[in-house]
Amino acid sequence: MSRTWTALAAATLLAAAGGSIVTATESYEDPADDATGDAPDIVTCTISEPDDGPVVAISVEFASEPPLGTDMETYTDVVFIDLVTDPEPTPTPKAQGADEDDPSADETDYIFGAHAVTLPEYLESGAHLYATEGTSDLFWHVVDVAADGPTVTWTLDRKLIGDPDVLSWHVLAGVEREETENADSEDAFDECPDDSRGTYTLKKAWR
Ligand SMILES: [Ca+2]
Ligand SMILES: [Ca+2]
Repeated sequence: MSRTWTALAAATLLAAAGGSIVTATESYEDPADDATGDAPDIVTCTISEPDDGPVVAISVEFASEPPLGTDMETYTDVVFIDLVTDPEPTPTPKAQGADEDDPSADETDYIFGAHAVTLPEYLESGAHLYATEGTSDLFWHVVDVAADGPTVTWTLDRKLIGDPDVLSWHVLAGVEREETENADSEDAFDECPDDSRGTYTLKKAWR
């Protein structure tokens, strides 16, 4: 048995056992300047499994700092991340205006995000996790939010979302305007991935 083969076999066995050799990340580059209107411009979105517990982290890198701003009087930048915890084997794009009757379209199970993470209170209290199906539970301040330069990272306990085997995920950045009190995704938004959803198979065994 060659040394190379032995190393590969060991890596495979560790991977099968949920060892730390597993590359537990999935990342999408997003075009610069594809944000419509004055929405925050996403350049990368990444899902990963940090080593410090049964958690899932989603990081979104923006083109500039502050990653999410506000002037309080007129606008607040927002990000919504939606998760499907039991996706179909081949998830279909869930574009705006998608046919609601499409049986292959996955329903969102959870949503979390942030409003203007440059506000200290959002970093200190964390984000809320909304269950959009079934129980419609709202979990307050259970998603950790961290900002590092132009990158914002949300980290949540995967047990809170039913400890899924596969996650379908999607990031939408937009602008909430004071006059409408709603995210104005019609004229200002950026998505990641574009025209598709990420599908990530969780690799670490915590059960
Ligand atoms: Ca972009
Ligand atoms: Ca985009």
